[in-house]
Amino acid sequence: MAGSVLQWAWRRAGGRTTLQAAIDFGRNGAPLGRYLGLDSSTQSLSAIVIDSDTGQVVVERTLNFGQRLPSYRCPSGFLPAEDPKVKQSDPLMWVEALELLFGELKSSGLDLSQIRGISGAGQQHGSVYLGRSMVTVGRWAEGASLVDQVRPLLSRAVGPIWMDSSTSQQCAEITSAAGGEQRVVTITGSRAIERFTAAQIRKFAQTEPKAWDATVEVHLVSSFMASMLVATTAGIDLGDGAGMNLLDLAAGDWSPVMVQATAPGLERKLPRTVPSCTAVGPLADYFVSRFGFAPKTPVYAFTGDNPSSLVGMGASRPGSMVISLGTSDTVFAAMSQPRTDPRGYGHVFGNPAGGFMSLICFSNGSLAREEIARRFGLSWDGFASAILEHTRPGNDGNMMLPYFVPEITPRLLHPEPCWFGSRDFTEGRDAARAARAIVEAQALGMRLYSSWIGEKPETVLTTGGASKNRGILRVLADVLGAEIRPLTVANSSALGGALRAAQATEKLPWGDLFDQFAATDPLRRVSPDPSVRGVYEELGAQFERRVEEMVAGR
Ligand code: ADP
Ligand code: XUL
Repeated sequence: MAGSVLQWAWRRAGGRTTLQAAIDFGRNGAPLGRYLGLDSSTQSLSAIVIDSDTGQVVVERTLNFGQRLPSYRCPSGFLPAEDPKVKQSDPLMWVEALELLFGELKSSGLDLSQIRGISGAGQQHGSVYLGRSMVTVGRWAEGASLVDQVRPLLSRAVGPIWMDSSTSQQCAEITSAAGGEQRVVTITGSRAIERFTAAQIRKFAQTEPKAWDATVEVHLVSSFMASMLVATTAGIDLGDGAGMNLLDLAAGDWSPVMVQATAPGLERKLPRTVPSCTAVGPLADYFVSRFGFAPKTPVYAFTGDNPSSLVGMGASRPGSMVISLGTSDTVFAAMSQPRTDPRGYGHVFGNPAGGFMSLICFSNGSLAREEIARRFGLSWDGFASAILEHTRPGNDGNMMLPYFVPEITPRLLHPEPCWFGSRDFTEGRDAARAARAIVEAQALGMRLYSSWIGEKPETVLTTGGASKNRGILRVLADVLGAEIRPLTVANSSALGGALRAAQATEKLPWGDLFDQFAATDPLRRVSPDPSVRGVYEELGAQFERRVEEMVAGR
């Protein structure tokens, strides 16, 4: 105890807390710096509680939607639909998950009254439509569940999520109304993209005009979840707002050109934009009495899962690149100067720690790796040893184009995996080479489609479910020619929420927080093998040629 008090006093000696705080701490011995970070992702809701005094992650917990809330019929986080391009989810499922998870945290013995600040993140681009502004809610009634109180607020029972690719027509219309692709890229940092919110809003306004008229407020998943916590309208942060094709990046506010090009009346339905560190309100009393949080716990603006991960990985300053291996794979990095992708696949989002970040999203991430594991009956351990023990870099000339579901980067609406090489491989009898082939192709895609960022990273930080897999990390290191450092905490997005809450509450320097929490595991680092560089130069050229042929429809 004495040691931790000393450590605490030393850390606080920078003058960032008052003598009174020290006296209070000595008086009751209660931890002062506990923060909660949430992440409402595609398949699950996660929570992390950190203690900024001890540098410990106190609790990390995940609630899987498909397993825990089967009545919403979203086994993988979205509703089955006839059209494979349509991907929608039920916002009430996320709300119910929030209550369930808080209940679990409380019953695990965690004293939620010690939490000093809350922030979080949501899967990007997905939207929620309300027929009543959250501003008019003000407080949640104590006697009813949150879901029962939110249901009547919705003007649309379901909302599109980032996996939806059904809005090509709306993208073309928005681009033309806004004055062409270059103008859209210059204003918003991305060309009009199917999964981005503008195209999804336009489709809703066109196909359900009455429901659109009845909509008074449009939220992102991030601002919707924050609004639930504060029982009023939480603004849309600049990090996640940049993934809507509606934000003027330079102005940090909605672009009148883009808003007008998207849907009638939209200007009245968008919440205000807010910087990521903004306090959006005190926690609603409902959560105080139900779960024992302290009254008026501050809630800070939620952001997108990727911008939040940038902070959670300690990568919010340029120099490192992050690869997140989740349902989708994403590659992102803080940008020293704003740039845009000439191919039109990459994006520019707000960096919650200030400035901008680049992001490239591949929808054939874990979904495609799972497909190979399933087809060949490989466990994840088997998948890793296929790569590490039974095959070698370059895969003896066997290569795959790994597109099992519609791909975002490159844009492939009608995907089809292609196999090149020996007969055993192309005819699906070579499990080991199939495992290596998919990961090599994914890594080559990451290298090719991130080259526009123009800064070769010295280090690559990894996170997400598949970052546990050493075979995958080995291929990434060799193809990218960089050291791979997996983060010790599994959910960097939720961690980013907790770090943002700590930074906003205590004004702690980011560097201190990163040193404490964004640690990588030295035992799991993977260094590149310089002797295989040439192999991947050659394979990279072949991959680029074949993939471009596929995109061109040849
Ligand atoms: P999300 O945040 O998008 O919901 P996660 O980051 O939790 O996703 O990652 C989940 C995915 O990680 C699973 O769908 C699974 O395919 C993959 N995964 C989990 N463990 C391993 C492993 N050991 N090797 C490879 N992939 C794994
Ligand atoms: C990023 C993207 C995905 C989602 C996943 O543009 O669409 O990474 O944020 O949650």
